[in-house]
Amino acid sequence: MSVTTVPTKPFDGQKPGTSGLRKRTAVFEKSPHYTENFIQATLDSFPGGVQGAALVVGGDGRYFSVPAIQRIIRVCAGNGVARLIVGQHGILSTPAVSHLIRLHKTKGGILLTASHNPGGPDADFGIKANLSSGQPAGENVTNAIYEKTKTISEYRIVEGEDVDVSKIGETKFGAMEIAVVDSVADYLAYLGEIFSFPLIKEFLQQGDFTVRFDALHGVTGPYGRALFVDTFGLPESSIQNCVPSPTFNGGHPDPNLTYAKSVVDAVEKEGLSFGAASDGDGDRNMIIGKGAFVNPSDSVAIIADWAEKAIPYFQKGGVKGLARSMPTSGALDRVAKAHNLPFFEVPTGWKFFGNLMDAGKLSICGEESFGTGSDHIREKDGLWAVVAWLSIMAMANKEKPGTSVQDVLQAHYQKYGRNFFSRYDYEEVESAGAQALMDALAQKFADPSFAGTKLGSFEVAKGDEFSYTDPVDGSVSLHQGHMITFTDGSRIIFRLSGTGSAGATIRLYVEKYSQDPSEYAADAQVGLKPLIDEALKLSELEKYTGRSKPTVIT
Ligand code: VG1
Ligand code: CO
Repeated sequence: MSVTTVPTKPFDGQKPGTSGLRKRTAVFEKSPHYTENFIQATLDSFPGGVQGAALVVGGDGRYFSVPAIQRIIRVCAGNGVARLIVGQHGILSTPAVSHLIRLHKTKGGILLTASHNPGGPDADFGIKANLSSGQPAGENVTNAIYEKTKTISEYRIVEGEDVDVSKIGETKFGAMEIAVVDSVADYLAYLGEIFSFPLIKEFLQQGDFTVRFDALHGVTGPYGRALFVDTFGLPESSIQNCVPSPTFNGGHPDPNLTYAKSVVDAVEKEGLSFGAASDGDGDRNMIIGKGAFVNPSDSVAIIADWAEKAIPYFQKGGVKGLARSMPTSGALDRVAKAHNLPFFEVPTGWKFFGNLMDAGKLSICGEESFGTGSDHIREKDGLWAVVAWLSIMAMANKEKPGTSVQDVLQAHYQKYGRNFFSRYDYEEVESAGAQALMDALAQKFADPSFAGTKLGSFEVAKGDEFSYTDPVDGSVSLHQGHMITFTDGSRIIFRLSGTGSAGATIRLYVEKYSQDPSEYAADAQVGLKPLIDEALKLSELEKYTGRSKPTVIT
């Protein structure tokens, strides 16, 4: 088979966001050359090139995944890629891709996912590149990709029949080798090295601590089944929505209190001890207990606090450092201080943690957006977080039988105080209005008299825009969100989302710290109301967006 050069023209807006390029599916599917252009620009931007390289390819199995993989196979062959490792049926969770890249020491990977965004012909699709240590491409690479998409005039393919990705085994496409691999096996074996499966199995088999895992019809269905049913020996009722669907069964595969209500209801109605959910591509997690919602900012803090006690991976290797994204609450900061650990605050998006991990400075990190993970791979990892929590619950119950998720939460607050945290999302508002709101905030912050003013009972310490200098490679990331810090440590943050596919999404984050034990059991929304009201007033959000209510409250 010979290489064909296909003439093409640039498309507007092929700019990767917080986590890859996300657009309506039809844009990828129906615009001729659109997908190939982006893949060509991506391959051109891999540090060191892809000639003779191996790459991992897979995704969350959403609608258009397999046709996209066929296009990727042709462009990869046209660019001299030597070997592709493809998940069976195109299915690999985002953490599993990161793991396979590291396991097989490939040049990187291409992930087909729009994560927690809905899937289907009228919903979203996405493509993302990960590099050789398994981490999402950083801004130097994503900027290079974008620049290439603006001037692209041709791409290279090898023509040929579609490759059957439904059967595990080795095959060839022209000179390129293709290995179709089991989606679950390697990843699950790796989790088995990190955690003590026998210990968790023994704990769950006692039957007092009941669990339900909800894959929301996303990619983690087969992984969840392999873990809960096949490994821990639990009944079918320990999992739900575990058959992956190209449209996520028409749902929104986002594990939060709004979109994962089915598991929240199940835990409450059936009186289960523990519930968990993961997103479309398996990198997010939500943890709940009976009557207890574990805020993701608390979750990473609690995992970090227990790590060396409850998780073999950290018992062996220790914890080198902790990190969180900027909008994530300061609960983790307090654990870092108490354990005397290096601590980092990075911009939103997992790509900012990779360098710190590669440099041996970071072991456990998290984002408020239901992302938790460690340096076992270079992506956030939904099932890892779920098993981390099961390890903690097993250990806590060993120490004191009958310990609930709520008990673990309250014990943490008693020790560290509580960082109340909430996020309001205003999805798909009109872009111009959203930008005007952000600009107006920047203007307010620029006034030197803004510091010292009072918003209700809160006194402003400063208002500024977050920027970050990577301590490892010195790269600078600007414009990462507008933040007001108050003299009591409370914060209000406004950011524009970088993962939407249409319009703009405004995220408002609020945080308040309390050391008053009488408040620890309170509903976060009640305690944060005064701060939220001030944020809405200051930003004139309703005036700029026409929205009187957020789409999602976390
Ligand atoms: C959101 C979250 C961010 C997360 C990103 C990707 O980004 O806020 O914390 O890393 O999604 O998650 P944004 O720019 O929309 O706020 V996922 O599960 O899509 O890979
Ligand atoms: Co995701």
